[in-house]
Amino acid sequence: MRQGLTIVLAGHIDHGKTTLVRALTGIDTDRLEEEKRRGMTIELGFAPWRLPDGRWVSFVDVPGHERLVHTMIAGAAGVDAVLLVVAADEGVMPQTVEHAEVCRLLGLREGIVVLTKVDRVDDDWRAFVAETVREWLAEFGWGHFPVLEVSALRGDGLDRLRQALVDLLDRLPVPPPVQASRIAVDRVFSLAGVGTIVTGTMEGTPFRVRQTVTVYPKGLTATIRSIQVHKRSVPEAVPGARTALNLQGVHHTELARGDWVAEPGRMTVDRAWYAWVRWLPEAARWRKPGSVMRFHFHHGAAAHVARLFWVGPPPSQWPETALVRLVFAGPVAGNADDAFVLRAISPTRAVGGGRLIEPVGRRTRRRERSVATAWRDWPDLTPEDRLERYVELHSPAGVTGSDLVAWTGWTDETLRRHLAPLIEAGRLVADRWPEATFVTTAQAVQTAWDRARRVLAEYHARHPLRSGMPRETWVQQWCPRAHPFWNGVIAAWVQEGRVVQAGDEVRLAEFRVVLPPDLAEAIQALRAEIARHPWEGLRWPDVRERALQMGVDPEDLLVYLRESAGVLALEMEGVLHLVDADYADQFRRLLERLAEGRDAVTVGDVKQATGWSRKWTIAWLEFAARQQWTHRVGDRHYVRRVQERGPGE
Ligand SMILES: Nc1nc2c(ncn2[C@@H]2O[C@H](COP(=O)(O)OP(=O)(O)OP(=O)(O)O)[C@@H](O)[C@H]2O)c(=O)[nH]1
Ligand SMILES: [Mg+2]
Repeated sequence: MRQGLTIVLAGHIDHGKTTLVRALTGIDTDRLEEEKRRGMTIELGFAPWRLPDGRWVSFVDVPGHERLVHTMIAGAAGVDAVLLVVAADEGVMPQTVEHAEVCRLLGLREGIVVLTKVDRVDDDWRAFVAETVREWLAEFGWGHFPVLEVSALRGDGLDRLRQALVDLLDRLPVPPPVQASRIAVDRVFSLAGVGTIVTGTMEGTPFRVRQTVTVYPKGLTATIRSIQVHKRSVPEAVPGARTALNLQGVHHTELARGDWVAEPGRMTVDRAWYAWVRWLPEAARWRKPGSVMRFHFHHGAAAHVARLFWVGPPPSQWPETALVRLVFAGPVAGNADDAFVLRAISPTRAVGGGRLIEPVGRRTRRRERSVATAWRDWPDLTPEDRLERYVELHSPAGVTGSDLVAWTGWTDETLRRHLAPLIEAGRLVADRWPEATFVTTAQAVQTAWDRARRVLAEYHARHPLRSGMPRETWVQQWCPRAHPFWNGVIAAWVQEGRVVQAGDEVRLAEFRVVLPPDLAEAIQALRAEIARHPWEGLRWPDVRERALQMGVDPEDLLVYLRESAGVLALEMEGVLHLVDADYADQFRRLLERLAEGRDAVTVGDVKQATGWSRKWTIAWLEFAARQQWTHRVGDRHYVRRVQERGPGE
């Protein structure tokens, strides 16, 4: 059962909203001196009514003045239902209709209609007005709202109204804990000795005392020091209730009506949003689709000026619904599916409203085309549809779990619940389920594999002598985004035996270095030639020339000769010489022999034993030192015995 209900008043100026709230709660919501003097509501007013069983109905009183509709819209943010007040002596008037339209655009589907001031009219007139109001409601789509006749002054019908409110309270479902916590801030002030206070209607899962929050769109961080619901301090806010938060860490001048206080990371900020709009007939009456389109945009308690652009080709006449891009002068914070109202700038009049879809981010023509296809039927899409399409739109790069909750405003639990069927069905892929810190489409992983395989196959074809491709180079050529997720994908490919990883090289599992017979012959001949020049081998520039003649990459040939054909490269005066590895062993044994009976050998000793030139002797000794067969001090080369050498040498 619901603990309470927050209901926004609506109706034309002077129709008796404030008087009705006072009659029901004893609270005069017109507190300002100016309101008293002018006898009209200017600012939002709040008044709870407590039921004997502890439940409550919280009224948000709003101004009816046609110039103050923006304030009325702010009051409607996050409420559960509407209490539409129509004075029996005047009937349905312009702001009766406009307020009702605003509420309908904001997605309110429940409410009560009060025909008030019945003491001012005779029975015939009353019956006539009641009838017209019912007809209008039916046409408007609110035919299911009860219509009650009341005199707030005399008290007629108030008990039946109270009963209707209790019935509504009984009937409305408890809002499921789908969204994370947020409040559209409608008032900010400072209390001496207490500090910054913000008020608004609690949306989503309730805030708790000591919780850290973010003020959007500014991105300020604050801590909730205390919470009041209907003037009582509580450790935890109440879903749907009018709430006052005492915030620590922000000065009251840093906040304003229109800001949001939300769980950190649960909202997205951008200067432009894609949105779905339903237009009121008013829009078509005085607009041409090609004209410059600027509107007042009302969202939560915020109001911005928005420039509006069609997504896709401009319609030839004003459409009933449309996918649009709203561009603002500053950052706007929101979540997917947030309701908003558009009002014409002059004359100011509600002309449409709809739902935010996603921030525009970096706009490209290609992306906007995909957006147009994905979001055309936004209101008809299930949360799963939306999630899948969003991930598709942002793949192959993929999205992080944080992106998803910032976009939707969902709790982690809600995100997992909507992701689960998509992952089970193999349409989306997430890392480390159920944390799901990264999500992309199964298609993106498949495409990545197709590309990764092609990149390797091409590398193998180009470098038949190389046993594998450097992993980093490979990854750079197919991976859509540097994210640990892709390391997991590669590990899975290795495990499934699609690719083999050896050191920092990868190869396709089926790939082997198999030389074509003519190349094998040519390399064989080269080896034989190297072996014929035991100590000096072949000069690299000459071998390079030969590689080019054979049609192979010289670097590849060098790697191949070293890794697979027992050939060493020895540097002399800056030129490499390819030498048969067998002779290196012989040289090591020669060194060991020369060192017998003394601790070190010199260039002269080796020169004498081999008959080589000085330069050549030095080249071999340097090679021996690099192999750590010797340890050189000055011109003395200390020879390390085989068993003295450390592991891995
Ligand atoms: N006779 C009679 N007068 C009423 C009744 N309810 C309100 N009034 C009078 O109507 C006038 C306007 O009432 P408000 O309650 O201020 O109207 P409102 O809808 O709050 O007006 P705004 O806030 O300016 O939109 C006041 O003079 C009230 O005394 C009623 O039931 N009977
Ligand atoms: Mg009023």
